[in-house]
Amino acid sequence: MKDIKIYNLVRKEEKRQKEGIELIPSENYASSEVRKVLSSYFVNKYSEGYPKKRYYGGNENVDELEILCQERAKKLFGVPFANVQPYSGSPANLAVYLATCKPGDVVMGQALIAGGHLTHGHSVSATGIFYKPFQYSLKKDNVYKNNDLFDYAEIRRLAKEHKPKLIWVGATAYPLKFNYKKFAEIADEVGAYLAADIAHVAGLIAGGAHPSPVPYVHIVTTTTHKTLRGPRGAMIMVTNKGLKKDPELGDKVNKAVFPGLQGGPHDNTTAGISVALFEASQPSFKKYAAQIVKNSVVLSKTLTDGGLKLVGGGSENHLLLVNLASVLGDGSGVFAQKALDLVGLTLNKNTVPDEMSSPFYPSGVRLGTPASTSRGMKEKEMKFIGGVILEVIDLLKAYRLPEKEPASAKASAGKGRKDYIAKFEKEMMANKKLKEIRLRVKKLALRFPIP
Ligand code: DSN
Repeated sequence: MKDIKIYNLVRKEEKRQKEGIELIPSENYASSEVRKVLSSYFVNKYSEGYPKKRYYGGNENVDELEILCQERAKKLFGVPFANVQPYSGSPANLAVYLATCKPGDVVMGQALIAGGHLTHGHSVSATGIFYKPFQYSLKKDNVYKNNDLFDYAEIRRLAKEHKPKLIWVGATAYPLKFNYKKFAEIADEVGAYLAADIAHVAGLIAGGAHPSPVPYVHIVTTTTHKTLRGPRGAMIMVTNKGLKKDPELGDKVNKAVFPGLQGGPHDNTTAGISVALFEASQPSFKKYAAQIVKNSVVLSKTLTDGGLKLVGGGSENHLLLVNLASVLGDGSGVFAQKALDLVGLTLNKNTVPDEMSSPFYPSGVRLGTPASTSRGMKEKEMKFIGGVILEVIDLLKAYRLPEKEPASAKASAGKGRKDYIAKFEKEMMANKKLKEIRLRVKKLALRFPIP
């Protein structure tokens, strides 16, 4: 018996992915081998505990699988300890708090609005509710020049004043390389654990296209589905420096993941992660990682040559952060996201370091090259994609986000931001030029099959 409704949705999603070009920098295409093992018989098994220490029987194959996965992670990233059970990045990060802090302890991380992550201490996240965060931002001056955007003097001042137990380094919207050594100097000065969240750049690190934090930090967390190109999952690794600071850190991480936070691991995901780690250790993955960066650089240049302002002056990794305020006004990310979606280019609106609007209506867009590079796209295609983005943005110049919402619902009829955006969407859907661009994007996308 076939569940037609779900089957049709799967087919529609397949068509969307094939006919469009994915530019969200945290997305990618897992290989068909990864997807195959995800639906293997491992999906049926319960295996609470760790290899050789399970609560249920019948785990001899799961044990072998999980040990293999741990070994592959350890070898690829050069660490002595890996836990491969976290369900995804947020639980992995929460497990790090559980392993290193007590509720109420002071922690530090990059603010979400400055490109960090919710789990680095945002007030709506469990990490900001159960711990006491002091967050750092990026520099606000000269952010469109290619330089290091962290204000280390300010981070050091905060650390010395508040004495955090745990400091996070890592971001979801930062286009440059990280100087992990400088963060380590600060963490070491105040005796804090330093955890690198490498979710975005894990594949670049594995492929040698981005520096590794391993010599400098105590703990590394990563999702496995971004540049690493595996299934949706996560890992927590402890470095030699981490074990030197606390020889029981690995055990503490294990206990935090299970039974601290989770029940049975998703063994089919462990199988998928194992395959992804195998793939990431092949010479072809080095080429892939290098090409991601080359593509990012060419895409950045195309956009800056076309008059757009890029945070960091461009990109040194897989990601670009564009400030649209000078061309479309403050809060205009939503226009670009929606119009580009209509032509088959998927990206997301995002705040920029010198944001003049709000996280709900940010002035920038975030995009990147991991997924398109997985399809085999290179510099030539990046120039095409950049050209399309410029063409679409040019069509949006007549639109401006209304200043602010009218005070009452009655007064807002037809005048509020939501109404304005709904009208904008309607006009975009009817726009003949966008329809013509959509055909060009689709033609290119179909030349580069997805795995
Ligand atoms: N949602 C991820 C991203 O898009 O960067 C972070 O968790």
